[in-house]
This record gives sequence, C-alpha cells and structure tokens, in this order.
Amino acid sequence: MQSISSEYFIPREEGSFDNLFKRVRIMPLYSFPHIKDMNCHISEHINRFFAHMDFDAFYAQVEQRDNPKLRGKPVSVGGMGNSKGIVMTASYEARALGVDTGMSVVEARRICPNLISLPCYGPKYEAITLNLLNALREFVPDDCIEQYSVDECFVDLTPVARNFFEAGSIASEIKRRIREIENLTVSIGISYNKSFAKLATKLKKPDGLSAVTQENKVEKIYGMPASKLWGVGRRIELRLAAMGIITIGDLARSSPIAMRKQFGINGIILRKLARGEDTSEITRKVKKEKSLNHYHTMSEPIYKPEDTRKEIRRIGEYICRKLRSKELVAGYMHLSVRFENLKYDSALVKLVHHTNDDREMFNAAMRVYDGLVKPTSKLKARQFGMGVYDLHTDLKETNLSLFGNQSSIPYGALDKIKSRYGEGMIRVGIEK
Ligand code: DCP
Ligand code: MG
Ligand code: MG
Repeated sequence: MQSISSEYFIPREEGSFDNLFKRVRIMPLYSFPHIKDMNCHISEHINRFFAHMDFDAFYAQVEQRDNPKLRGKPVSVGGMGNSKGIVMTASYEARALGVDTGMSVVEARRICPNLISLPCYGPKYEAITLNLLNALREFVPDDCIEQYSVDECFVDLTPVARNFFEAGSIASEIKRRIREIENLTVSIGISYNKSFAKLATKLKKPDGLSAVTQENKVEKIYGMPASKLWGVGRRIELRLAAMGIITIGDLARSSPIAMRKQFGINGIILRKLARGEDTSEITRKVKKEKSLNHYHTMSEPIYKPEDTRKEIRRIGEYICRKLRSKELVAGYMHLSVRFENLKYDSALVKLVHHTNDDREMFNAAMRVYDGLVKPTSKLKARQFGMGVYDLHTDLKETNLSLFGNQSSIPYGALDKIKSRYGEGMIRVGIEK
C-alpha cells in the first residue's frame, strides 16, 4: 500500500527514483488532467487491458459510405464545402496526394485538383459516435467506457479479458460489430495502460489492430517521436528537443533529475508516461461541450476600423473566458459579420494550437477578419459573431512551457475580477 505524502524531492541518483513514487501522491494535475487519478503504484496496475479506438478518416469515411460515387476518390470534409475554410479531414485517397487536416481548402485543391470538398454535417457524425458507444455496452459495463473525442474512446477490457490474446479477440469482435452496424472501420490499439493503447492505435491505420505489451514496448513505441505521446504538444516537443529528447525512448531513458528541473512534477509524469507507467483509469465524462458561440448585435451599427477591432476583441475575450470557466481549449474559430442589409460574411480558421488565451484568439480573429468583406460608412456592420470548435480539455500545456522565461497571465484572477465588475473592467494588454 502506498503511503500518501504531499511532498516530493529530487532524488540523488537514478536508482532511488522509482521508490519516490511509492511516497508521492500525484496531486490533481493541471497539465495532465487525464491522469489525475494516477496515484496507485505501477505494480498494482500491471495486469490491465485497455483498448483505444479511433475511426479512420472519420468524417470522410462516413461521406464515402453514404455516397458510393465518392468511394475510392479524394474527398475532404470541412469549411463550407466551397473554397472557404479548412480541411477537417481527408479520405485516405486524398491523403496519399498530400491533402492534410488543417490545410485551407484552396491549398488542398491546388495540390489535388480533383479533390471533392464537402461540408461537415456534425449531427450525423455524433449519431454514429453514440451508436459506437451503445455497441460497446454489449461487450463491457458502462463504467468501462470513456468517450474521449468525437471519434475516439477508451475501453477497459480488464473485467472481460485475462490476457492479451483474449483482449485481442474482443477487439476484433468490436471491429466486426462496428462494421456490421455502421459499415465503418475503426483502428484499435490495446495495451496495459491508456497512453500506450492510444499510441498502439497509431501503429496501424486504417482498419488496424495492434497491441503494445511490456515485452514489445521498446520495439513498437520507443522509436516514435516524443510528440506522439499524449499531452506533448509543439511547445513541449521543442523544449524536449533542446534537451536532446527526440523519441519516446529518449524520454523514457531521460534523467528524472533533468526532467524535474525543466518541467517540475509534470516532467516526472511525462517520463513515467513514456515508460508505460501510466496508472490512469477510465474517466466517466459529463456531457461534453462541442462548441461555444457568442453573437453581439450593436445598437449603433459600426464601420470604423478602431470600432470593429474593439468589438472583435470584446467577443474574443468573452469566448475565452467561457472556455476557461469550462477548462476547455478550442482548435477552430469561426468569425462572422452581419451587415445592415442582413448580408453576411464569415470564415473558419484552424488555430495554431488549441487555446483559450485572449491574445491568441484576438490575433487569429483579426487575421480572419482581414479576409472578410469590411463594413463601410454606406454599409455598416450590425452584428459580430464568434464560434469556437474542436473543444478539448485544457491540458494547460502552455503553462508547462511558461515555466521557462515567458511570463504567465494570471487568468484566474483576471476572470474573477471580470465576473464581479464586468467584462471591460480589466484585460490583457494586446500590442498593436
Ligand atoms: N477533426 C476536426 N478538426 C481537427 C481534427 C479532426 O474537425 N483538427 C474532425 C474530423 C475528423 C474527426 O474529427 O474526421 C476525427 O479526428 P481524427 O484526428 O481521429 O482524424 P480522422 O478520423 O479524420 O483520421 P484518422 O484516420 O487519422 O483517425
Ligand atoms: Mg480518427
Ligand atoms: Mg480521433
């Protein structure tokens, strides 16, 4: 039984390090909320079987399923289905030609002139996800299922599998069932912990089934880039690279002292994840927000650049505060402007990385606004609107990178003041 203590210390040598975790209670972690319950010792978590599943080219696969004429063709889904907006996903045929998620539809069409670009029908995909969850209930109890994103979930197979062989058989049965009820393919990864199961899914796609075990982890996982690890984004990747850590293997073999020095307790957790010492459990989610929107109709229509700028900033700040209050970050932002004559222009943009930061949202919004039709003194703007999508739990990854020389913005305090005294009371400085 582990003893619980809130203290931790830097061990003097590598050998003494593992003992550290018998003494340390991992406190709720802001940077890695998905592993907040990682407080049992690894030896108690060794005979576990987790599956992670992810639909292949999800939105595009669904569109190809529903329209046989699209099968075998390069298809993308995203934006308005015309040249505006970005590619949310592309069929494997389009990917083979270089079309990728996050590209503008214009660029994708340049690379692939035959590309069939389709609009996104969210409710259709959500219904399929619900059917997947229902199908999984035929295999395991409800509390063994965790929906992680629109096309991904984790399943704890421990109650129904005694070994990897049995876990693999159940996973193939799940694949067969999904093909039967939805006529869609998923890729499944199985492993003894959630992080490795998620990595295992990536080993073979589409229609894959892969297992990562204690025995094969070095061969299968250690060569992967560290950025593939759950919770490692661009900024952490760069900081790891500066330490000479490129692969998951490098991270697993890194010095805990150096990791602790660079990233604090989060560095130690990252290293544990790379070593397969993730003891997190299935998380039952409360209903997840899919998007947030905010529209503001002005009593006096506006057209001057300084007024429109102020307005965009205001709605951006409102949206970011909403995101922060729900501990979410957004991957896409949609900006719209409605004119006095009710005409409308809008565009969707993929944010450089998931964020709920006022400044980043404002800068992105101004870039989107640059591409829109502008109000004039003859045709003023009546309403501005902003929507954010692809919402994920805030892994506070930026805070990790802020341990370095950048300064962190105390949004918690800022938001408290705003909710007490009003939106415009205090704000983060934004350079012109
Ligand atoms: N999606 C999105 N915006 C993103 C990434 C994805 O709207 N930045 C949507 C479209 C995808 C779906 O979510 O179809 C699932 O995302 P995945 O990352 O699982 O990508 P795919 O399922 O499309 O492809 P893969 O076969 O690589 O899983
Ligand atoms: Mg997918
Ligand atoms: Mg996915």
